[in-house]
Amino acid sequence: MLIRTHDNGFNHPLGSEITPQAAYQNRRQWLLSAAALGGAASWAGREAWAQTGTTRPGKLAALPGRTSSVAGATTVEKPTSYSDASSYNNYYEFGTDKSDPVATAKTLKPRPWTVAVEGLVNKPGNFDLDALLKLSPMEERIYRLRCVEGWSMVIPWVGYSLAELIKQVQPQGGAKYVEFVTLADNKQMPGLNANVLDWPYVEGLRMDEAMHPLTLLAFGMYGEVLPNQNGAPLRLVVPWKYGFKSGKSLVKIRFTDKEPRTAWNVAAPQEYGFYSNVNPQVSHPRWSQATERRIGEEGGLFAKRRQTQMFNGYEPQVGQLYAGMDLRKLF
Ligand SMILES: Nc1nc2c(c(=O)[nH]1)N[C@H]1C(S)=C(S)[C@@H](COP(=O)(O)O)O[C@H]1N2
Ligand SMILES: [Mo]
Repeated sequence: MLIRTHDNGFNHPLGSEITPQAAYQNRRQWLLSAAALGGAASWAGREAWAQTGTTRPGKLAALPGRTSSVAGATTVEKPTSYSDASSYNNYYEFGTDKSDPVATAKTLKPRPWTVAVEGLVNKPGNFDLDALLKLSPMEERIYRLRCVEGWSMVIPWVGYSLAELIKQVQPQGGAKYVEFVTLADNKQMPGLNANVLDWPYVEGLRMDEAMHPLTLLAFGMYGEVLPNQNGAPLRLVVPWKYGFKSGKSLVKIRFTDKEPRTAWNVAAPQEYGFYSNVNPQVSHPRWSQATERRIGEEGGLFAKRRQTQMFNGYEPQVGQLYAGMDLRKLF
């Protein structure tokens, strides 16, 4: 991501390519090959997770989810360790260094919590967190998350398809987009003092993207409720888009007929478009997006970079949503 500075426009933060110490620790070699696993993808994903030794960290309240049956929701890739996934974060409301949120997000109060649902829906209203937790059965989804800065992780999330909530509130015919507004509270978030973005952090999806079963309303990860730094008590995870589309600590979901003005698009429209689909063929104006570095892989900073996949590897599931669109113009 970019930092707005007063004099020279936008700068890439130096911290973005620094790998946390944990990433240098020796990791067990990943021995299971996709070929050996045959078709048992979801079982393999669970097995993969178990092999990281982070089945349930035991730090926060348990939030188990049943194995998802949504196509593409359970990758066979080795999940990132919980310690890496919860200590290398982007959450600018708590500072712009990757290591800031784990240290400063302790002040976030994830309870009590309400999410306002507004706009072009027949049943708007305020949803209490406890009501949202009960709205649909919890599922475990093992998704890749790819940051625009060039790193990626594989995280076992817990939640349910955003579509479950959307169906309940009954969008009207005119609703073409969904806007996601996240918490902006000076008392809880020290990073709001910095002139980095126009707070609150806002994201948006087209209606069909929001309704896609892979779009996850996540309440937990690694079998537990979300740690604050990962977006407690609830966040979006849109696995085929760059990580910044996955807004953390949501407080408002608004249905609209106009494309929402998203925080990064407002800050740097030439660099961050509305769609922000993971696309290795289209370079960011200042760097290639063709490869990525998986956090926690042996070698740390010098780990071999991997080829980034179109739509982050979810092309079979979501490619159809963009048929006929010029993805160079609509980046
Ligand atoms: N409210 C809010 N949501 C946010 C961000 C943020 O700064 N503020 N950063 C985004 C970015 S750039 C990424 S890559 C992901 C990181 O999620 P993680 O820390 O759980 O890996 O969160 C996204 N959601
Ligand atoms: Mo990101």
